[in-house]
Amino acid sequence: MKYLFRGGTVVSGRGTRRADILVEGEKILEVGRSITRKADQIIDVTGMLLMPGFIDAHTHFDLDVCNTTTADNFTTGSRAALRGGTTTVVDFACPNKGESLHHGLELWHRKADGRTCCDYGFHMTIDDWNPKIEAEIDDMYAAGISSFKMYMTYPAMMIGDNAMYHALKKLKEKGGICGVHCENSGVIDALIEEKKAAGEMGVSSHPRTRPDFLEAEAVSRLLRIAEAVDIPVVIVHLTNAAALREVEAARKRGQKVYAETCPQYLLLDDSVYDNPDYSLAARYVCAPPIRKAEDQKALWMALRRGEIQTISTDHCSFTLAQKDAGRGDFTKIPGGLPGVETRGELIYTAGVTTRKISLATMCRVLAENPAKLYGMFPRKGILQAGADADIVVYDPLADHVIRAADMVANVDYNPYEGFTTRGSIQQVWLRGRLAVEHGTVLAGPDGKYILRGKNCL
Ligand code: DUC
Ligand code: ZN
Ligand code: ZN
Repeated sequence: MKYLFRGGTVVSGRGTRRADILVEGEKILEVGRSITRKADQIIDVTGMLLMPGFIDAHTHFDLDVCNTTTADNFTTGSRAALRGGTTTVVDFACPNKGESLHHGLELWHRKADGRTCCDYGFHMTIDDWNPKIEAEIDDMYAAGISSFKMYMTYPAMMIGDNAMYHALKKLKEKGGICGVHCENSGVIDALIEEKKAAGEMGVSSHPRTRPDFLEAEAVSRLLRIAEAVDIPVVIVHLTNAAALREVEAARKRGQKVYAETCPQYLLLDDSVYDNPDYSLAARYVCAPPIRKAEDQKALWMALRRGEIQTISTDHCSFTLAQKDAGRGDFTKIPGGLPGVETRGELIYTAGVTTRKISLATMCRVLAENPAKLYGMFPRKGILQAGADADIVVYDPLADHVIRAADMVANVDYNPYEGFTTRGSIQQVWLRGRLAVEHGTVLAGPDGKYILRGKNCL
């Protein structure tokens, strides 16, 4: 079957151009000004923006965390992702403490295979370092895993500086890339103890016990460890100006540093935690927490200048009933927000239409850069001949209002309830098949596991 997308504006990381796209089977056959080759079906996309399927390199589906399990599994999460224009997710495989990476990988395949509606891959979490884990790293590459994750906080997954140093040394040898959750765990624990002693256990204590400078400290420490190893690293979910300054300082020393941020840090501010209604405040609890308006500004500026390379979601969803676990003790609120279903429209609305970033930058941070960084380029992340036909058809004039009730994610609230988008996603194509039309998800659970190669960003 050949489809010809006619009359649209094709977006890439370099800009926009009027062009047609010819698709055959799962692949793009040609992108050109006026394609005359025959097609079985012509799709009129006059007035539409055509973007490469978005890639979300930071999701947590079907994760056991905070004494509960995320509300979205691979089926509901990937359906929501597709609806948000995301055709590939890279989720974090998380072995149980003490178990092998192989076990973790098998476990994640069991969760995802045959249940995921978009394409997918896994980063592998390293939470310890010993000769057994070291030997397993080689096998991970053979299994299509070229990126890893370490946590500087969370007792169940956290890794110390010594182990982190050794792990990074091994990844350097392999040409691997690692994303790191940067927060200073020890001092956060001390601040929590102080809040407990003072009897201040409401939601507003959450951001106060995880301040920006303790994120910046961990970023700085990670970057010095990376300096010692001489390896590029990724700061995941970077939230604030102080942490950005640490990234800038490392780059000035000559280090290669990649940074990721998320829509919640770009669109929301920490006043969400001051709502006296527990439920309205607790739904925004995530780590690191949502920061100040000045931080939002710094993040947008860094995106504009190319100093932040990707926007992912950190989709880690819990229902309001699950969030209720922390009434009277904010440390028991499961941390995380839903995000995969709204990322593209939020960034287009809050970033592109306000001219904080260009359409080309949006395309880079949502598609091209994560494809390059995580070894999927040029199969993914670009609309060009030979690439997978993953296409987002965006109507810049079809505004809509975000409502939890309209979402397919398995969550009964949305952090952006009532937000009016500028334009909206009309269609999403996954490898040459119509996966979403006007908000209806047509795709079944036949997403492909993507074997990924090395970083080329
Ligand atoms: N932060 C969250 O809020 N949830 C999941 C993992 C993380 O780092
Ligand atoms: Zn994290
Ligand atoms: Zn995360």
